[in-house]
Amino acid sequence: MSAQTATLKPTTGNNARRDFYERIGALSMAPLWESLHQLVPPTPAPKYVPAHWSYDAVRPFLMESGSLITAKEAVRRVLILENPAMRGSACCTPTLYAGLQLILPGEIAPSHRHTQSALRFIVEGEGAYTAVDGERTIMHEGDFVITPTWTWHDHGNDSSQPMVWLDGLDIPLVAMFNAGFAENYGADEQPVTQPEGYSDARFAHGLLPVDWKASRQTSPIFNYPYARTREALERLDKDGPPDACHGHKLRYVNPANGGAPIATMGTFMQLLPKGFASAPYRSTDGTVFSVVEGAGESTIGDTTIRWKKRDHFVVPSWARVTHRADSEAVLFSFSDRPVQERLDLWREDRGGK
Ligand code: GTQ
Repeated sequence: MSAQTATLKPTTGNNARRDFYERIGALSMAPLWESLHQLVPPTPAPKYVPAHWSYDAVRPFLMESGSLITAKEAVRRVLILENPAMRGSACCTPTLYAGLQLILPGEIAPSHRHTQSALRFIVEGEGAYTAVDGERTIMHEGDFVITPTWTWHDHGNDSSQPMVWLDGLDIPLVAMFNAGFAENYGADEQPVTQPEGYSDARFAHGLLPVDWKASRQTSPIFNYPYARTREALERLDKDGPPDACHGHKLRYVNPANGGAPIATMGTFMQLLPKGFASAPYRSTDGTVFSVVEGAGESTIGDTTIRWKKRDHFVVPSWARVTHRADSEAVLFSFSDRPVQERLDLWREDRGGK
């Protein structure tokens, strides 16, 4: 320590500072220098942790919830996947909500709308529907369905089996902006005004209606069916070697602008060939995964989790991750990457250890 610094240091030390903090505290002020390093960390220091929800463990509770409350009474019968380090917050990551929604045969989850955007990723079952702005889509395992911001939506199950899907919403992000609005439709179901497959025909074939103009950032495609996603991944696997970090990884796209189908949430699907072991990877978008096919394990920082079909897990921001596939595996994932990219914040690191 130089002589000059020593003379600048207050002789009364910590007591004088604490007393000073108390006096400025009365004016709702605080000293920056006590928290500067935390506020502007050299690298991301997330306050949430890797976590894993095995479907074998979760499913009995989901089904039990089905006998505790109806979809109608619950409005949305969902078990929230809460980050263990953020209990009570309904957050899976600080910006993303995730939950598993159950809808039993014959049930209706009543119509409402809100400024929060939702994605549905179908985990189990066939044949239930979601209706958005007058159009219904029948859902199958592995389908990715969007519910854009401020659109009326209700869900129903006319099939003979329970249906479970992953709900991904930007609830924490919207809460941070204090931009949440919501209202009920006033009837359980909105009227169906379009035939099934209406948006698929117009927007999901590499074509757009000639005079159509996008009025919002959200994709005009309603349902991205797994059959087509799987076909693309299979073809990629035939055509060449996988990416060292990602395997064969695709991002879902809004065909009208090249961006993410939902402005606030990026969605991805990747195939890991049997025996594939990925190179270490990290990025600033904390990511929620849903295992569509296969089994394997992922090491996230110091935590290793073993996963299989229908399991869910979360990888925090900037945590180094490696995946290993015991059998050919397919992983769906979502994150806040499009928001970070828009804000020039997103970073990745494909480096080694
Ligand atoms: O389907 O509208 O998991 O509003 C949480 C909030 C689902 C929905 C959730 C919601 C919904």
